[in-house]
Amino acid sequence: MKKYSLKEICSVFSIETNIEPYGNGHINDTYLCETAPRFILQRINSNVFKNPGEVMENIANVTGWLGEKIKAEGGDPSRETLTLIKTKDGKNYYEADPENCFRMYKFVERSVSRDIADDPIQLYEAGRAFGKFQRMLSDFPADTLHETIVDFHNTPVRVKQLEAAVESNAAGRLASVSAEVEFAKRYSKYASRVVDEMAAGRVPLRVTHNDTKLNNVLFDADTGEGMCVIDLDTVMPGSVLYDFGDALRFGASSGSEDETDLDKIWFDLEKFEQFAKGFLSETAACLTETEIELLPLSALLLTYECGIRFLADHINGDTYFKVHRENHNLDRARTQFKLVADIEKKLPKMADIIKKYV
Ligand code: ADP
Ligand code: GN1
Ligand code: MG
Repeated sequence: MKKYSLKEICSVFSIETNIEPYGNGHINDTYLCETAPRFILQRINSNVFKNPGEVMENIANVTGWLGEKIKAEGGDPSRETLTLIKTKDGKNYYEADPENCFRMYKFVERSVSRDIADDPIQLYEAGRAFGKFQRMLSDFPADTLHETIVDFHNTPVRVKQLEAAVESNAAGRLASVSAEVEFAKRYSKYASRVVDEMAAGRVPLRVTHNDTKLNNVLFDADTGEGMCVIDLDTVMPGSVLYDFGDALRFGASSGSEDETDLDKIWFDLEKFEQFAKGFLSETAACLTETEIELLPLSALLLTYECGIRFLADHINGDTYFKVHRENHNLDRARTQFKLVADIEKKLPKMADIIKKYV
């Protein structure tokens, strides 16, 4: 990557400041501008997002739409959705060169970002926030959205990508991950369930977030409410099952995504129940019978999918997700697979919980 002075990049947005790396995202480079008020500067990952202009057009349209809806419901758009800061020449982002595109947001003050929930009520709040996001975008013109990553949650395609990684063994790591590859093969029987139901028309295409990690919702520091859904790069037409399942993969785990002691990892049914309660309080009325039936399985499926993405990236030599230590992606894959096996056992209980809230 060509190096730029971040101070100079900030001045393109009329902000004069020193800045520090910020947050725990796996994809973009995020920095905090210590001005008053504060701002977030992000370098968009051009390896992941091949067309930053399309990503930014989606974000501008979606945040504009959400801002109007939030206002109409009596909320505060400057805290409940992201606010883009324009460059000096009125653009939504700055392209230093095609590989170095930067955007600036208002920093949402008095908010908390969490990598793990320390109280199940936080899952209720996250569920409500992601459910509200889904509801507010339910009449957004989906055909105006760009597909920023093609086949992002197409699990059978993700299985094929893992098979290709195994086939080429680019980093020479295959021999050490045979147990994980075997696990991935065994559970691939679930992979096509949601795409098949979508093809059959029983699961509709909706505008979805597609990356509903707990740390992609900001909580109000004063009230604890789930307040602002962030990380909007992957807002695209998708299935509500992607948002529900992916949130539980991360939020309902007993431990961190990269925990190395697998005895500390299980799927927490209380966290599951709280998230489902919050999410369904906003969305239950408009879900189809098949969507409701598949809610429990979506947690298994999205956890499996993320696990095989981590595993493929480990085999490929860590070219996609940011890693901070040796075997980081492998550790992440292992927690996901531990969760998959546990969720499989808990599916009947999860179905009973869902019945309470629809
Ligand atoms: P990534 O795609 O790399 O995950 P995110 O957009 O999620 O990047 O940003 C990384 C982290 O930075 C978030 O998890 C959150 O903690 C923090 N963050 C991002 N945008 C804001 C904002 N506008 N206000 C406050 N915190 C933010
Ligand atoms: C990435 O950007 P971040 O850290 O919120 C990834 C998600 C994965 C997640 C796993 C664009 O999310 O799909 O589920 O890591 N985002 C992209 O933690 O690939
Ligand atoms: Mg993020």
